[in-house]
Amino acid sequence: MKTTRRQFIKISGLGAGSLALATPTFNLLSGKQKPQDDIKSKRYPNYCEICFWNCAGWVYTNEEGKIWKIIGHDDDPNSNGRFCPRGTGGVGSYYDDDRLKTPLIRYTKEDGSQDYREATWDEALDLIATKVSEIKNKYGAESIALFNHGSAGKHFTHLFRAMGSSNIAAPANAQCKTPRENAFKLTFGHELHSPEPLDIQNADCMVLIGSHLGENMHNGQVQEMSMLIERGGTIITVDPRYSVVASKSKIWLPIKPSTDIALLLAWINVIINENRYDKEYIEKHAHGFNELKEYIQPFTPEWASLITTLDPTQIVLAAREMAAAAPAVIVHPGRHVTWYGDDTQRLRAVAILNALLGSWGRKGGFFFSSSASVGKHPAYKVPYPKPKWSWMDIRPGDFPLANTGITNVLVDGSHPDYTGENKIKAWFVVGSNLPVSIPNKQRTLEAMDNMEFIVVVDTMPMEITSYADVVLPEATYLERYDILRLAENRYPTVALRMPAAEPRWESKPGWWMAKQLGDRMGLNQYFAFESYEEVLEAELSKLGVTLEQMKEIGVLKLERPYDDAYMHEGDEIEFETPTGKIELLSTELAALGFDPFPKYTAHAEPPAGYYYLNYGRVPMHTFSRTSNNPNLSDLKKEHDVWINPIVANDWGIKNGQYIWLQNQAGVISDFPVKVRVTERIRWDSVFLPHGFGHNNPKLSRAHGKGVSDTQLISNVMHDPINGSTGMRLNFVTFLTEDPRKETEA
Ligand SMILES: Nc1nc2c(c(=O)[nH]1)N[C@H]1C(S)=C(S)[C@@H](COP(=O)(O)OP(=O)(O)OC[C@H]3O[C@@H](n4cnc5c(=O)[nH]c(N)nc54)[C@H](O)[C@@H]3O)O[C@H]1N2
Ligand SMILES: Nc1nc2c(c(=O)[nH]1)N[C@H]1C(S)=C(S)[C@@H](COP(=O)(O)OP(=O)(O)OC[C@H]3O[C@@H](n4cnc5c(=O)[nH]c(N)nc54)[C@H](O)[C@@H]3O)O[C@H]1N2
Ligand code: SF4
Ligand SMILES: [Mo]
Repeated sequence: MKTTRRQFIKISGLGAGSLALATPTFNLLSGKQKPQDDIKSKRYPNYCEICFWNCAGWVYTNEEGKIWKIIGHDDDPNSNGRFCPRGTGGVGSYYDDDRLKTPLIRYTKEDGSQDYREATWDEALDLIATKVSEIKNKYGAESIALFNHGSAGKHFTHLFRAMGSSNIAAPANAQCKTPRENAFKLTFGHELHSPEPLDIQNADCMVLIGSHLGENMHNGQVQEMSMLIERGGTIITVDPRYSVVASKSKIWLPIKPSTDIALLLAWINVIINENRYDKEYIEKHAHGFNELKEYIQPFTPEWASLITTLDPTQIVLAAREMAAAAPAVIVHPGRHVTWYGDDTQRLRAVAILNALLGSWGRKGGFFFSSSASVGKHPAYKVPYPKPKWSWMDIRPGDFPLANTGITNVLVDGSHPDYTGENKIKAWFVVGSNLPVSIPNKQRTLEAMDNMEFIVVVDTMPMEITSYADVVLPEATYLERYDILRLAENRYPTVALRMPAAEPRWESKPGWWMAKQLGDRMGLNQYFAFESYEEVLEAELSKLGVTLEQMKEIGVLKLERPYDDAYMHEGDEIEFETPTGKIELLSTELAALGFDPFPKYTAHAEPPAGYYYLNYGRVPMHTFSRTSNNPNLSDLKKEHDVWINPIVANDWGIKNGQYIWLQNQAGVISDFPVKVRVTERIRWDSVFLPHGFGHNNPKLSRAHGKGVSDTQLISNVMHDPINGSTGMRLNFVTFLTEDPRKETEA
């Protein structure tokens, strides 16, 4: 196979002449709608797809039937009736004229170059069904992998299971929360899921470790945190960057990057040695306390101070603050936690700290969430065939506690250097921009180049679409029926998504595409419905509501069946761990040959002239998915790199200047980025927002703006426990002149 088979194609202005729709103007910050509020409008229930907090809301159309606003639903515990600015601006994803408009098929021109041509749905679906059936017959259904994120992925998951492949993974796990889920499962027998069951509204103290709520705009959490701050509660923030929440914190600990485990061990040391732990709770529920006490002795605040560069007095004070609030205290488990490759152990230390403070299952700590269970349409009751192998067999013996598909292991099984038996031959990518979300982009590109067939289902011409053989344009969440949202929260809810407008151009809902493909591939029994309304009706019937009623109410709020949000005095609790207790000492890790207690390991440091590449969220955007959104890109056009004044001075770099970044492996950013000189970042680090620096020219607003952090993340530290990808051990230096000027001249 030619290595150049999969040229990056700039999806050009293909597609039906764009329908010029006027975007209504919003004041996103105040949430106020400029058009008069008295026009005759209709409202349709939906839940937001701009991020995966999935707030439920109402989409309003004006008297011409055009979508003009979306607001939160009062019965929704994820949003409490208020959307964040990104959610409000989500309307822009419908109005974006850069959207994918028709199915596209890759072809080779006479001169050997490649391009896309528009195709009809029948042609595109027939081609996919034929190619996928061929690959399935030749190598087995297991050789086809699905990468996904978001609700559309669920329809393709059904298709994949029906086909006989469980090779399904999402960057929202192995590049996000997998270590946290593992660590809490190992310690308390419970994963946290989303939304995390944090009782912030009743907490007196919250500790944020590299979790920057306020820029990370997870709606309900941000609202509850504001309440905590307003009532005078304590926030402690551990972050090398003076984040927005650091500015609201009683204690800000500007830790040296990669040394958090040392701080956590010192906190455990103080809380145990000063007898500030919850004795009764620990005695009753915990396993391994005496061993922990002995293990922790060397890890004093002074020891941690040398490693973390933090003041030992501050370390002690912070521990005492937490203990004073216990059990109404939350040491936040974080979410994007794949940092240094020892992340599961760091999150174990977080879980242990919460256990010592007695916050698990307590008011103001972690509550036990509740979710609704719905019925099943007969098409979803048909048993799936059992796959002969799965992603777990790609690297047998590695990553024993991987709990969901690991994207990077699927990449390994797809790569030309893979010599094992269980090879991946084709990809479906649904709602995930893999070249931007999986680190070591080069390896992802090599894997894609090695595939016999790639299908991408997306709404926009993103980086990933340019590597597809067939691109399928999905209708946005505002134009489609979709799965019911059954969020876990304080009380169970069911939220409906229904179209508020016809899909623009030729775009179609994901469920429809999955069904069309299933029907074409002889999987009709798994798709024995005419419309998705039928599926929804069957699911809702178990709850005694009809689809028509759901359209009226949008969110069905249910009672918790039991009073079990917190543990009660005298409860006999069996935790789902091997000992039935909260495992301070992890018997499962010990049995697998891993450290039963978290251990601090020193990580690589930046060479002279290089700085830690720190990256993270900006409040107005979600990853790469909103960077071209007309409403949101208006709010923040420039994405800057933060540099400490001492460093800027050393380099003679000025505020507002454009520079290029180069990483430790010599990778140079495609585009320059504007400098923001600020004391809010440590001198040993720079900070870059994630999700920018797009190289697809069809993104008329986002192309070439800022630098892609992913491009510079070539060093990846795999967590041996689950294979997730530590991405924060990359270092960058600055180029003040255009490094490509000469070659281009
Ligand atoms: N370098 C770096 N990498 C990271 C992170 C980081 O901070 N830095 N963060 C990590 C984290 S925490 C996560 S959760 C992952 C997220 O990684 P991804 O899941 O890949 O998320 P996005 O970048 O939002 O990509 C979303 C894609 O879905 C498309 N899309 C949007 N709406 C729809 C829709 O309704 N239907 C369909 N079919 N497609 C749609 C968008 O156009 C875009 O191509 O990335 C991880 N990777
Ligand atoms: N606006 C907005 N909100 C979002 C999202 C979005 O795309 N946009 N995405 C959502 C998703 S899927 C996720 S996973 C979350 C992610 O949100 P967070 O879990 O908050 O993660 P990041 O955005 O990566 O921010 C990481 C923070 O860690 C700090 N940091 C870097 N290195 C270190 C270190 O060594 N030690 C410590 N203690 N701190 C360090 C950085 O300075 C930064 O402030 O956000 C969610 N909310
Ligand atoms: S937090 Fe904001 S972007 Fe995320 S689902 Fe809620 S409203 Fe949408
Ligand atoms: Mo994430």
